Amino acid sequence: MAETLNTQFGIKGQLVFNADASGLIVAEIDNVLGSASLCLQGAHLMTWQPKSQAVPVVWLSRDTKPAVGKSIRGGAPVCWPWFGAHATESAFPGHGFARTVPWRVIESGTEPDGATRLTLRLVASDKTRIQWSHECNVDLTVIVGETLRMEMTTENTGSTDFVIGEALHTYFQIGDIGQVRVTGLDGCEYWDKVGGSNLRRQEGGISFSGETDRVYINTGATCVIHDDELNRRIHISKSGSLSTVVWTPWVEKANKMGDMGQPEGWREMVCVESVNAIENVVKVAAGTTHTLIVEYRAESV
Ligand code: TA6
Repeated sequence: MAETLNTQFGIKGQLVFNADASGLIVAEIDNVLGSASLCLQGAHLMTWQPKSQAVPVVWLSRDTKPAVGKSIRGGAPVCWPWFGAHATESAFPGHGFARTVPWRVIESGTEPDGATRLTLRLVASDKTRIQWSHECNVDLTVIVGETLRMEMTTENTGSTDFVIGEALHTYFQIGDIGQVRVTGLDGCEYWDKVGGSNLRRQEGGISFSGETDRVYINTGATCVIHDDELNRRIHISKSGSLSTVVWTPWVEKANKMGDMGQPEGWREMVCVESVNAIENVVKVAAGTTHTLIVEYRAESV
């Protein structure tokens, strides 16, 4: 499988496909601008480090062990075709099935600036159709360079409209959760998911002193992670997304999850997720497409 992919889509000195210990196929990207790794299962970008940064920008748990059918802790999980718990089926997986099923490579190439482009398509199956019967294509294009761009496109190829929830649920590497602030959401309403679900309004920047799980709604804003320990800012811009989720599990939830990396891996990550959820779920009319785009840039200060 890896050999065939290398023949068809490999790019000498830039993009190679390997099978990992569990048999999953991982695309390894390394070009003059940056490096990344992406597991074909779930089209799951696991790591990204621009050449200008001494520390990765996307966080991956030291404890994560990619396995068939299992979600990976960290990176940029693809949440689709719903975000969070399924509206009616409690047995369906949280954040949808897209991140734990096979995707296939449909295109690769090199951008004019030397960045590496890779496009994957979700492989529908009897299993996925039980949870989602609509005819559609879901593609993820990843462009790895000095910036990281990801474009998730849902094409409704059927004859009836459908509604999706979705996210690029990205974990960002930081020095310490107590030393970061997230700006860009001042004045936005959000659903505070800690201790229930309460609608509140953000005042100023976001700093962290406990479990934080917020779904900001009706916002297309660019967010910035200000990291005073790593002396850098991470700019998170997006289009086609009207919700932003900001999440840290903090110590108790992290210990319960058990895969956040010991001793305190949870202190080295924060999620700023580009989402369409709750009031912002998206109706994709028959015969149309919807695209969610993110672009990440790290700036040393
Ligand atoms: O996006 C935040 C969140 O919904 C949290 O509530 C937490 O559940 C997190 O996602 C991780 O979810 P996962 O299914 O990947 O363990």
